[in-house]
Amino acid sequence: MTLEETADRIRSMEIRGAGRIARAAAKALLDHSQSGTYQDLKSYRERMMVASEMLAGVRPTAVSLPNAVNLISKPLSLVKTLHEAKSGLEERAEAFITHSEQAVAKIGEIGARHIRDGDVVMTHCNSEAALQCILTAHQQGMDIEVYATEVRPRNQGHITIKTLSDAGIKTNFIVDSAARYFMKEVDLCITGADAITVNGAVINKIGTSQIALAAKEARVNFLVAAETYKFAPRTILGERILIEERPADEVLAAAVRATLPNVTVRNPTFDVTPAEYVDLIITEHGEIPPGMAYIIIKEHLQWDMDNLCIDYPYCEEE
Ligand code: RI2
Repeated sequence: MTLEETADRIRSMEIRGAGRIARAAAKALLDHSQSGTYQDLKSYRERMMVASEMLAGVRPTAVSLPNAVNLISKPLSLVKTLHEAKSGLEERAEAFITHSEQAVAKIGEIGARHIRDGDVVMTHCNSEAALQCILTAHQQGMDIEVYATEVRPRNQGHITIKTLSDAGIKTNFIVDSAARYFMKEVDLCITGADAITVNGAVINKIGTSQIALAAKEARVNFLVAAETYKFAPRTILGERILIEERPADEVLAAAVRATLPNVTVRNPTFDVTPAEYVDLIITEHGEIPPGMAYIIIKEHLQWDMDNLCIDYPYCEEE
């Protein structure tokens, strides 16, 4: 698959889920690097810088995407030879993919410890990190029942219920607006995250904050399963996470909209759950209260207050 094809598939959500997007970007950079012929370090850097910038902006909210691109491409500014640049980038891309897969497995192990035999778990959207917690607990012999939401308008809940059903887990499929109705039957909520800010707010699929609110009201624990590359470094500088708003067609067909001249369709893809509604964030390095998000950014995303080039997928040469 070419870089442009990967970008298109991420844009159209054929490749989706914050972790999968990040891994697809890493693979695209790896392939892009391997597929070119280069005269010198400068031409290699330029080609990879253009690719990095393009990929990093394909979906605006999932910070896993620019974080992955940064981790892979940023050190290009520090190397002195073409060989060093190319082999280093390809090693980092492969390492990112491996780390990401291992992180999901580790999160599953940690998250499963919160699930007791007989528990009823609610999840929203299709998060491989959140699902891994449920699947791991199930593999450990826990008898679990799940409430999974539909997730309008893109119906990611259908992917979730297929995974759960295939694993042999008893699953209730509910419309998004039924989450509060069923919360009284739920012991634990687990979702994923597309981005986590320095103050521990969780940006995830639209509707997540309503579920967290209902969980808080019902005194049900609300856990977030998220690899460290879902934390957003630039929120340390006061930058806000941009919430992607997708096309109206996803919600209401153009022909119907044409009959409703006074109606505007709004289609935000994500919402923000404040830290006070989140009991724990489970990362591959252990679980943290949301208030400790700064530590994750500082220790695991190579953030450095003096290094303001973190926002670019690469650093300019001196
Ligand atoms: P994992 C998804 O976004 C969902 O919001 C999901 O909770 C989140 O990414 C994290 O998913 P979308 O791509 O990385 O469906 O845990 O818009 O798989």
